[in-house]
Amino acid sequence: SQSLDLRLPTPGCYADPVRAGMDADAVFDGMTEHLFFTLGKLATSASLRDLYMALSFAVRDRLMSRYLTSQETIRARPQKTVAYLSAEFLIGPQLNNNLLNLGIKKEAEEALKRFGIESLNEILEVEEEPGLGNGGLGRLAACYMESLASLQVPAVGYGIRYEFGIFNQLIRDGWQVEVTDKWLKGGWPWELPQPDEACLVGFGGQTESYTDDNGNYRSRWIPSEHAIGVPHDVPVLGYRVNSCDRLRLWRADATESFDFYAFNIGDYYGAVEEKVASETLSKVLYPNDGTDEGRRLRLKQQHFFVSCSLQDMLRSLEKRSIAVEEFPNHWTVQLNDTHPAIAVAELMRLLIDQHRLDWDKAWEITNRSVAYTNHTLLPEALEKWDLSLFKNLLPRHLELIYEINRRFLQQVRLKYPGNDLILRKLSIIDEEGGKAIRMAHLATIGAHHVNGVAALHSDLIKRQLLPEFAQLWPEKFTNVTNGVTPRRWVALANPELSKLLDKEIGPNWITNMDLLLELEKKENDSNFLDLFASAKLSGKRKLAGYIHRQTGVLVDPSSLFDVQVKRIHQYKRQHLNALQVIAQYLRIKNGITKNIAPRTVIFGGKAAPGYFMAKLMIRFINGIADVVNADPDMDGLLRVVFLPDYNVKLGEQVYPATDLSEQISTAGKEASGTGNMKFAMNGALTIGTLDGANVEIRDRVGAENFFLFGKTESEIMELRDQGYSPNSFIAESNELQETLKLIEVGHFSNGDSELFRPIINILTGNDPFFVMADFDDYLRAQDEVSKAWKKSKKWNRMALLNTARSGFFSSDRSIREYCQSIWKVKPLPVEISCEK
Ligand code: GP0
Repeated sequence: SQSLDLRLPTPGCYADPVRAGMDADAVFDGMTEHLFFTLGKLATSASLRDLYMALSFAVRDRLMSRYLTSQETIRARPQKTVAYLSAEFLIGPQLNNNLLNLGIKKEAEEALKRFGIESLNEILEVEEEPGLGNGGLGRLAACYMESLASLQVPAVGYGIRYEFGIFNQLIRDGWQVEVTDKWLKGGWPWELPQPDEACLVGFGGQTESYTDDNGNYRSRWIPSEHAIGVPHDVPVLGYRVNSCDRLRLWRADATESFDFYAFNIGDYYGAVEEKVASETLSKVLYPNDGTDEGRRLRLKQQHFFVSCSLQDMLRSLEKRSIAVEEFPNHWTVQLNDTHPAIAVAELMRLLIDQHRLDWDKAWEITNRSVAYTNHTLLPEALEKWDLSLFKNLLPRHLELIYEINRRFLQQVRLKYPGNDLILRKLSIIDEEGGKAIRMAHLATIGAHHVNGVAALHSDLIKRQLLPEFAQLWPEKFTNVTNGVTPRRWVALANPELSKLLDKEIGPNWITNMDLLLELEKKENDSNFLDLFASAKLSGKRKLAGYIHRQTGVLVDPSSLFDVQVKRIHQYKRQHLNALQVIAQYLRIKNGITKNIAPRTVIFGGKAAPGYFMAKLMIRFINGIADVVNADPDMDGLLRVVFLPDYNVKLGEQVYPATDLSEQISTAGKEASGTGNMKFAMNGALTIGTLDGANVEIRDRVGAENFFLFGKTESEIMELRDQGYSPNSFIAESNELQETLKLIEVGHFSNGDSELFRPIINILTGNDPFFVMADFDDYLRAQDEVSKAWKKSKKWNRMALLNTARSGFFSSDRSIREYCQSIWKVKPLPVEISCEK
């Protein structure tokens, strides 16, 4: 439908066609200018990093007219805009993605040649990614922003500009060491600070009641502290469209007035302390994935970015003289988990205290605007705030939450008269032990929709997590299965496969992944299967080189690349995988090699710094790797690699190079998974449990193209209720006994029989993740994998069918579902023309 050649200069009304032209000459000139004027460098002495910066600025110039025209279009033709609120946006490297979406990769390569750079990769390698997220949840937010822009939906992502993102991981003597992530050092070329649009946020202090001019009883909040939020905007360009959305990240600054005040009373150090305290607000991302620490500073961060964001939305209406009552027609606010759930109370506060609306009107606006996505059932991840901490930091919000709760519980009483148990279960205030605010309840009560992130997960929300809420409001609960963007995760990460797909079915698969179904026709075409396999082999060669450079381990690209990359967590069960590796090692040692397929088992992922068991799991994997890789008996049969510092950039190398994707969480624990989708798209087969989106992946790609094992969610529940005893499973399996024995005698810890004792203890004791119960079936499924690997044509066919049938897992599909069933938003195509 796009007749316009987007690689031609599209200056719009804002840009100079010479400066923002899209051909190689213009890109070269742009780089030259930026080297000289922006970076203060001569082309003759430019480093790789200088060239990266210069190219990035030149590319940024070239998306600016799309960005500004998009923002102007939204302003001039007001229609509903998505506000995606997320404490994390794991956006990954920007340069390559913007080159791809603009369509000027070739031109950039050509321009680089004139600086003596033969490969774009040399430049891409120096880019530092902003690690503003922990894992799946933050990466999902980034995929969703990219799909929103590509689908031409007006959207703003709102979050925090952490000065330090997720730590960098080093491995020292097999242990994880955390190093601060200084992603901003030397400047980050993709952000546009907007100090004129700063917002003021209060904390602490107390509330006072007063009677207003109309004789109404009101409450007023007098905060004891303030912080200023300065927006730092990142353009999010859609794929080959004019739409360019905005990611608005807030940086915390100290307020000047406070400094002045302290100056006047002569308390210079007090003033500096205040400044330091408020700047600490956006200093660092909490590195916990799936656990709630209940820290005061974390609640401060949440309120800080939510308040700035809601003020920004309300201000956008004021600027255009739109009545505040119209808010739900102009903004649809999506809460990415409960981290931004304070939005329910903050929007009520802004509407009631600042805009003077009455309760019912304010509540209607809030409820019509806000929707909530739940990402986990794990109790340790469900956010709860200690009541006294909450009151101390947000006293006015607490009053409002009490009133929201009072009115809500009235409704519950009507439906369940005299049922006190249900009142206690549903209340926002948890009265067991120390009193606490349950953020999931606040979000559920305030939202018009609550969704889970995969079919099974959404079902479990209704049956296990919030059953009484689901009975009260059945129509509120829904599912949107997660997705991932095919631009980054196929087109950009896997150039070899992309070339093959372009040649076979044309380039439209990038925006319409259902077209991949045409590949089914090729399932018996040996020639095509060979081409498909050689694209994979080329990815594996690149990864093998990287592994060698990073870890010194030589791996064979023709071996089966068996990969588990994700945060390290007991519920994700990297230890189950590790035990399987030991079992294979033992078989080889015992000369039972007939059914063994040569494998390279690759692990990657960070552990939360305070999560002892996860850090020990990393040490455990490295202990196994040391023994296996040093044993000549393993040559040609088994290699084990722990890839340090797994992040988006490394993921782009890993997905295209994988044959087998490990998705082995305990059934019912992984809400969705999104890595599983990236692997399937890139033609990896999955070995997995019936958990999260694995269920839907298996349904789509076909049970015969998926290695299923393990207990189902209901079988796990049954086991738990009967009283799970790992020893009954161990007793039945010789291989398992020998495997455990070898660990206990210190075989993987230089004879130290204590080092891995905590792992043995949890597996054989009160293991909430049922590793022993699934071990035998897992080993059986791994044997199926080895058998299948040996019939390479059959394997390649299965891999092809995974790619062919993975279209459903595009985030374009997820975003369309959100738009239609939750947000009620339509695309707003952006036109660029020069007529004034
Ligand atoms: C869920 F609760 N997720 C959390 C959390 O704190 N962090 C996080 O990354 C993940 C889920 O575990 C998931 O299943 C899911 O796909 C992802 O959120 C996005 O919905 C991980 O794969």
